Amino acid sequence: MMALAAPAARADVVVPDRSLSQWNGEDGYRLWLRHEPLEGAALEQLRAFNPIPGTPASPESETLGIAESELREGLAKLTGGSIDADRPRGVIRFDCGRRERGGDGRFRVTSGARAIRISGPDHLSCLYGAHALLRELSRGVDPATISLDETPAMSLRLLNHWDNPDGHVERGYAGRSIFDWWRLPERLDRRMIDYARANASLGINGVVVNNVNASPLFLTPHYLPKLKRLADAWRPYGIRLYISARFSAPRDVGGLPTADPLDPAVKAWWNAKADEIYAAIPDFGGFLVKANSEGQPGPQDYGRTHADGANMLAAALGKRGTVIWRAFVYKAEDETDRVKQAYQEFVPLDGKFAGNVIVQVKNGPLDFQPREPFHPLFGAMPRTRLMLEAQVTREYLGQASGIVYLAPMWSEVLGTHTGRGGTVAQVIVPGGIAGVANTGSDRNWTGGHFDQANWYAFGRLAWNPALSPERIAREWAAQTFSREPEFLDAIVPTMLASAGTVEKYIAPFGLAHLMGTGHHYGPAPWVCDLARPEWNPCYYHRADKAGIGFDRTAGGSDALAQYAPSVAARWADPAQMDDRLLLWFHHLPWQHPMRSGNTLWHDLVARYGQGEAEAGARSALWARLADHVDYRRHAEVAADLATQEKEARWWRDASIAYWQSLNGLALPAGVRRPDHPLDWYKAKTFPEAPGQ
Ligand code: GCV
Repeated sequence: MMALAAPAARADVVVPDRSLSQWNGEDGYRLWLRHEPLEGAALEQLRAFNPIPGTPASPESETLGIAESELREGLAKLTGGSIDADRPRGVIRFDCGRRERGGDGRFRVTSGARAIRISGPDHLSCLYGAHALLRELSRGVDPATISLDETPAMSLRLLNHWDNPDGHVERGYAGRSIFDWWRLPERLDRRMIDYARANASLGINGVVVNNVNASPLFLTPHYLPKLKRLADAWRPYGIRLYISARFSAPRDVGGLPTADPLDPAVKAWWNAKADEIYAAIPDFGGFLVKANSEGQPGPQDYGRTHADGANMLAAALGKRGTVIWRAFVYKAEDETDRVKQAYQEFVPLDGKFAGNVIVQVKNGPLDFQPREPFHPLFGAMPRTRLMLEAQVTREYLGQASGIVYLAPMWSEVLGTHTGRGGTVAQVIVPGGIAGVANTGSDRNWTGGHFDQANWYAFGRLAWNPALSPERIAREWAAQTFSREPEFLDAIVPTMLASAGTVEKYIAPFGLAHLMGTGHHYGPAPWVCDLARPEWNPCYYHRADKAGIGFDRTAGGSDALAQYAPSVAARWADPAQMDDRLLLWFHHLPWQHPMRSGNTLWHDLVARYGQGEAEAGARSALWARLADHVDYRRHAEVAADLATQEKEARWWRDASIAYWQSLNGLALPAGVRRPDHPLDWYKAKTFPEAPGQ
């Protein structure tokens, strides 16, 4: 095992000053599917087993063929090509029925002395089983002891792309879109297959290819051959294609004067559109819809309800597909606390949605902030299928800088008891889970190398929400970087703590929505003059000379009342509650006494400082891991961590300078003053920021 090297010199982490061959080595494209050769006991065990994929000799379907070649190539890589064809073999047998797809993906992998059997109801089970077997072997599990019996927790496990037809990705931090609509259908980029492989390795089974702020182009005949080409390419990997549908499409591209969902001509237009799509793509997944939200058209434009709109589309799809209707709605004209509005609009519609409609709800009631309570709709619509929407791309969590591993945050939400009908994970079983994708045209797919871990973790938790973030991080890091225990023992705890670090310097004590306007990059808590009140950071922090925080108790907006009483009780008393949500639910004086014995002001300043210190420590730790990681990826991560370090300092300093401008309080003794006066932070602009 390699010893930990001394910290690299600062310049060394940023500048690619090595030879071209070192730079041209591992670049992250292969994701977690590298299957680097095993070493030591794990290699010996695999060699002793000498596994050869046994059947089928000639694949009975494309899916089985893919499963077989994944396994053959994966084993060859894991053994460094050292399987001995002349020795007795450990046969790996596929036993997955006659159907190619149609089941839920469940699989079993069982091993005896000289054989491993991968079984399940259809060929997709064998593909999932093959990936699971490779994952286990990659972790160093002895092939003779492997025993897996897995069924996905929910049937829909989707990625949502916010990609536009022109290649721009809304909230994308990894380059341009991976979808090349210009060259499709003639040219199918190899990336489209590698993307499907990666998703299949996790069990992701559906992809919405375009932004929820949807262009109606996707519903025109011009786009159908492009969509068909993708759907055909992904089908053998078990991935169904969905599109975001613009509600006003009958008017925008259909030549009708209205998009009223109760208008017979509008219904006929959608019926014909669905038939046209299914004629080309028989397993088309369905429509995702953002309606009457942030300026998007919807049924309320015609005095109709969300249920009227969703059910009209659901009737057009019939049994063939699903309408996924987003609950992310709020209005500038509504005087109520923004976080209450979705609940108020949707709960009265419980039981009114058709069976093939799913209501998709963000994890929290605001908008993917570093810290939010779970969305009160979970558990509050027992007669409606609900789906959870998580954001894999890090719009509000530092975008693509540094290391921010989101599994602990998602796992916490999934495991939270709603107080009405089980945990969030249980409530969404009839619906499913969707993640806003973080992929782009960058060679490493996700901008930051560690952002691959978020794609991976999303897929693994979608398959099994009970998996621990620790186990997922270990699996991912071992497959993606290095299996060396010294590396894993250092990087896994770092990953686990990383979302907490960002929370400390961006959203301490449950402060939210304090970012810059438009690009959402960096701090701007001073913004108070945007036309829509609920777009202003001031709306959320409510800070003044006396105190800070949003009172959501009965004395304030009473958003607490939207939760089950058992849950609300946990957050009602500032003295008892989890302080990570303190200022989300309470407006408190700066001198409020905290459990620590200090004042709120003192602890707030300290928390920013902890965030900054943790970000700095992460850079130093990564420098010490240089010997465990290939050159290029190490250098790129080091540079991203250096950026994160700067951002942590900037968030801390700008925030503290602003709070001081309101409260006039001195910093606690010994605490570093912000580097610059407040106006310096206010003057910063980011015209080139991505993702806007
Ligand atoms: C796709 C936030 C984001 C928007 C996004 C929206 C949504 O407001 O900033 O970019 O739009 O959420 O989820 O619809």
